[in-house]
Amino acid sequence: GCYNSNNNNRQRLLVVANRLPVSAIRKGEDSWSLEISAGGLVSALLGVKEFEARWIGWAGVNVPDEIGQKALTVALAEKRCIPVFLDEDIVHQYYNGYCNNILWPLFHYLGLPQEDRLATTRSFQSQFLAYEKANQMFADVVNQHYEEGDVVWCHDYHLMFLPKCLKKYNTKMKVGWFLHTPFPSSEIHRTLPSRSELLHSVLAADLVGFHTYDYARHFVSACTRILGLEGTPYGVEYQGKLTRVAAFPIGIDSERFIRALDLPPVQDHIKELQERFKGRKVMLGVDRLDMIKGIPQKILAFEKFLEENAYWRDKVVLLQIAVPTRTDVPEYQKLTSQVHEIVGRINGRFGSLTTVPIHHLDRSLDFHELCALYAVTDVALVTSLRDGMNLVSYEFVACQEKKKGVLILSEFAGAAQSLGAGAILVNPWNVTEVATAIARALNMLPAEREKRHKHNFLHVKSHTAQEWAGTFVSELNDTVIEAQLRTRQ
Ligand code: ADQ
Repeated sequence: GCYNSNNNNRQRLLVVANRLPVSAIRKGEDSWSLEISAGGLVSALLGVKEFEARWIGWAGVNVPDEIGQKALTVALAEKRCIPVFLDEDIVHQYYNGYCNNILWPLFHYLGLPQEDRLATTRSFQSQFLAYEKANQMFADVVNQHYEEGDVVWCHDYHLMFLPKCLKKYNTKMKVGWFLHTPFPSSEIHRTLPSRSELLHSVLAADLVGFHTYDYARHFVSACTRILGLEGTPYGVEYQGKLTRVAAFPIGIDSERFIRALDLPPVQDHIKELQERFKGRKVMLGVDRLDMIKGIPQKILAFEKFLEENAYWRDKVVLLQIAVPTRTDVPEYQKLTSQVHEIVGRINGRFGSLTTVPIHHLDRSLDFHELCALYAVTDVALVTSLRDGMNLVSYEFVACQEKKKGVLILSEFAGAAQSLGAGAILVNPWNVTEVATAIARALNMLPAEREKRHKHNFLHVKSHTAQEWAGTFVSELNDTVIEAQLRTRQ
């Protein structure tokens, strides 16, 4: 329904992200089957009723032939999606290489790759060129579909080059850019060989958004210290205009989670889980399997807790659900085996013939299973080493109106700034501190749990994804109108 609205009077919003919100499976030479992924961004933008959204991005598949490309373009058009076709080599160099092996770890304070400096320097150059080239391909597609009055919203670290490419085509285009990861301290950003090019390009946008004030401040510092520009509380002065820089903390579609809890399949899952873990407290971790999520650190802290609290050994279970991602990247393969090894060791050490303390799943859960798990959990453990925001913590809170469980949250997740007063904040690198927090959470009295939950629940309910998207888009719209007024005067 919402994808097919025919209201032509609304202003159009072109949402540009690396991945389209659909997965495409080829059924024949000219036929495709499409499945919409109900990610956070999709529901966020469905809530923005004043604009009619179009999506531009990569469909996640290699389509080398023209017949296939044409058929996919037609199929996607029905979902208001427009594909950017990237060949395998570009995907390897741009997506696996520059985006996921260089920018992602750097922005999460894990530094630049160091194995073989010479080899990395050489491949760094070619990966950067592929990154520029891919961004230019996105710009070409945006430009082909752009109509006067459209608003263009670029997403994430994959597309830092896009604002500049777009403004080269058309200086009047309204362009916003939002980063879903942290923006690191300028001293970290400074180590990136292409540090200046990326900053210049982002500054070409009219509005630059981050999850927190800290990230926005780091970005402005990078522009003043590395580029020598003038920073103000509102943004950065760039080429005779002000590029607005601000914080727009994302949220979730909380009603979707709250409503789901009453659905029969979710209720069935809840009953099954309660039966399965009767007599034990349930602790939960839900993460993409990624270095930044601090999964090994979390499991080691749980081990320390079991070591020091013999009483709890047969009375608590940790469910760690970790969806594998970026499985082509060797570092991620290493992480998978590392996690398996630690889990195996701890289960061997503290398990019995009938039970184990850790259930670790290498897969994603469907929405109903996920809601049920959140609802039966006593303590959620979010131990990211760095995380732009972390929506798992929001989703857990949304599903806890009955149970009023405890959230243990890394102080290095953006969410610490919004849910900090209700959660137990921890430094995930400090295994002893996390172990102590687990004990405290399991022993917390109902009155304190209720008070903490209430604080977080109010926040999650009132700071939704829809509100986030609406605020960004309307501010983007106003920013540009203001700039046009100024040039007309
Ligand atoms: P992510 O790093 O993917 O997002 P997060 O914000 O927690 O992290 O969102 C993950 C989403 O995937 C959640 O909606 C969660 O329910 C789902 N998910 C994770 N593991 C799952 C599993 N095993 N099964 C099913 N679903 C699972 C990036 C940034 C974050 C930022 C978001 C949004 O890294 O910091 O909050 O973008 O801007």
